[in-house]
Amino acid sequence: MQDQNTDENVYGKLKEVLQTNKGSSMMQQINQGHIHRSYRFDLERGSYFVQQINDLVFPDVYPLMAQMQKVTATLSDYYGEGHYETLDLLLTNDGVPFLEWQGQYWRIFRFKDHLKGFERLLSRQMLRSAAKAYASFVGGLTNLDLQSAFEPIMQFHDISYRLMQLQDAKWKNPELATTLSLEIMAIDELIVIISPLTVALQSGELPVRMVHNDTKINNLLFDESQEARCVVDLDTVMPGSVVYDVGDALRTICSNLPEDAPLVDQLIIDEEAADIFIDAYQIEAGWLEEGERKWLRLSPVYMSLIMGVRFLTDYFQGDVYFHTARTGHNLDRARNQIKLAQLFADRT
Ligand code: GN1
Ligand code: MG
Repeated sequence: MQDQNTDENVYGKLKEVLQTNKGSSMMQQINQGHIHRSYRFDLERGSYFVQQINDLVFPDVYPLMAQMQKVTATLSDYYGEGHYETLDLLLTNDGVPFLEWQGQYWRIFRFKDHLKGFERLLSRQMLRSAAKAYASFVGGLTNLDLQSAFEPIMQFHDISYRLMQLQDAKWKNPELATTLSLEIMAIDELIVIISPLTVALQSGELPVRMVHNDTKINNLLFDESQEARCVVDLDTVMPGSVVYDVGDALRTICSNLPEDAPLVDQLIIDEEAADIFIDAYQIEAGWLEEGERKWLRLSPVYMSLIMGVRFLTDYFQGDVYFHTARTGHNLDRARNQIKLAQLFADRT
């Protein structure tokens, strides 16, 4: 098992910093992710990646973090001293994998200065390496008990549930729904295209596995020779389908623009990259069943659509979920992801 990471009492240091209100000078904010607040915390004994957990999105912090501890311990055993590594989640002196301080929740990981994340892949070699790393992540979690697994966000990638949320938001704001009728029509068309996959997912014919659920390309860290070494951002690891992981990876890997780029007419997808990723993933994941393999090509349509729906719903609701940096940010994201789903659909 991984070492218990209790020895350093970095949580104690963090508490001191928070108590004396020195957070802004001692910790450097990292603009990354749409959910938590993340910081780099440099101490003499080492550097740490500190996050304030967004407990509106993840209200059940204890089971969330207990599961993360289990996932990292399992992966650490599975990877051994080999090619891959996992996050080093620190524990408090009481053995708890987070700190509760004045109603806020904080967690600390060792900072991986030897590895680096990318917003875009620079080579086909990185692409294959990314596919293998994500496949071997799921492979490493095969023995976790699914019955007792915690679902931090219920029905996270259930398209029917996400559409219900959008429907509800539309009812509450019919005027905006009229203004956005083009987007809504595009969503309706895409629902038809993915419906065979939706049926397969809902009928239970696809194996349920512990999957990552947020396999954007920037959730992988690479070493100096551009080999993928570590999968990060483990909040949404829960039972689901590999379709979610492959689809989510492809939606960021194959697009020429970031997910919030407003100029959607300039979006193009790299179809060859999708083929290479799917091939490499399947080779690494020898355990995949035929029933899963056959949906991998459609998976990025499903995942881009679900993101389009989620961003649009948040726009309707006044940007309550995803952090935004400008007015209309969620609408830009929604349009981008809807267009991306259409481009992927055209190639199926
Ligand atoms: C959110 O926080 P971040 O950026 O890692 C979201 C994912 C989305 C992603 C889109 C818990 O992840 O589902 O794919 O934004 N995470 C949650 O960029 O909702
Ligand atoms: Mg995430």
